[in-house]
Amino acid sequence: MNLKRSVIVALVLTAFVFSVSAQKVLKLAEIHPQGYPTELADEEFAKLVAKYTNGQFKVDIFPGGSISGDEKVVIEQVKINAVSIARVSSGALGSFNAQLNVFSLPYLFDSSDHMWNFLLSPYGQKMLADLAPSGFVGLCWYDGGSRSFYANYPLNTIADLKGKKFRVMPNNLLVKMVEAMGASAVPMAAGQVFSAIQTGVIDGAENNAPSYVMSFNHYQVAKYYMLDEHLRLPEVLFMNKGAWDKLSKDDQAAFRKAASETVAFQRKAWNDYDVKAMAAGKAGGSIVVEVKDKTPFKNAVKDLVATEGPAFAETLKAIDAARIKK
Ligand code: BDP
Repeated sequence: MNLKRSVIVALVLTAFVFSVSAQKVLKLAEIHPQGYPTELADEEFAKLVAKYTNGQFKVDIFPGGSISGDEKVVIEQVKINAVSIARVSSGALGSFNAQLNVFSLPYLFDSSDHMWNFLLSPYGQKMLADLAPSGFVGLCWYDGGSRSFYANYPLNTIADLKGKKFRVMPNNLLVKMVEAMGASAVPMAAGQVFSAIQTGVIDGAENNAPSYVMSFNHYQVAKYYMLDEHLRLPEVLFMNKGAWDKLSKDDQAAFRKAASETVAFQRKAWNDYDVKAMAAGKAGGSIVVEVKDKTPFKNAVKDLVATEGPAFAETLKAIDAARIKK
């Protein structure tokens, strides 16, 4: 190799090493496995962040609860920036940001359309910004469908919940909700639920079909699924505020653009996967009971909603205004 050529090779190599070392890597925690709609959205987000920052940022996804099967732990990790980004349930994040607890009020939304009409409204978007005092920056909402009870014994009506033990996410409002419905609530990390049902520590839990069937295999130990749809908890993609503040204005805009473009993508993936999960559950032996009249469930939580609601008065007004007129 002549001198000129070796100088060029050395320069190219140096430039390569610099560009690689200049790339910033951010960890993203996700409890669901690869292929779950929120995980697919995380991947899309990572792809778009790389694209809109010209490869300056790499988002490294840790799916399947590989950071922790306990979202409380994950959120604590984001708080200290050991992990910069996570996708969690607003039910879990509500313990860190009281305003988010509004979503833990049962029968809050009439439908998925009502929820999205609210989440995409200026008020819904402001709630993401309002995570700042908790040390977080909300990037976007995702769909988490609706949650229903399942157990290892037949469930047909609300009376069947009486005296039994159901797991909830660690959140006081969710504990009160289950108790208002007549059961005992056992707060527990998602990662522990399968064996807790299997060993009889609890009788059941509550979740959407994709989590119940595809992520956690709970249908294998709790085959009775009663579609009372008591909660519609949005999922949240959020980031450590310190890490966010270190980004340039252009990079912040790039992250925001990337996040907002994943929303429609995730909602579509959700709708397809929800149907697939329900079919897979039934094929795997799950006994799914439709609840034609949800009035007994709504009546059971009426006092709870009346007591807890006033703390969210302003948000509830905005949620009411987002109702889809029939
Ligand atoms: C699922 C949420 C996930 C929660 C889980 C739970 O997607 O973020 O960790 O419920 O119940 O629906 O803990």
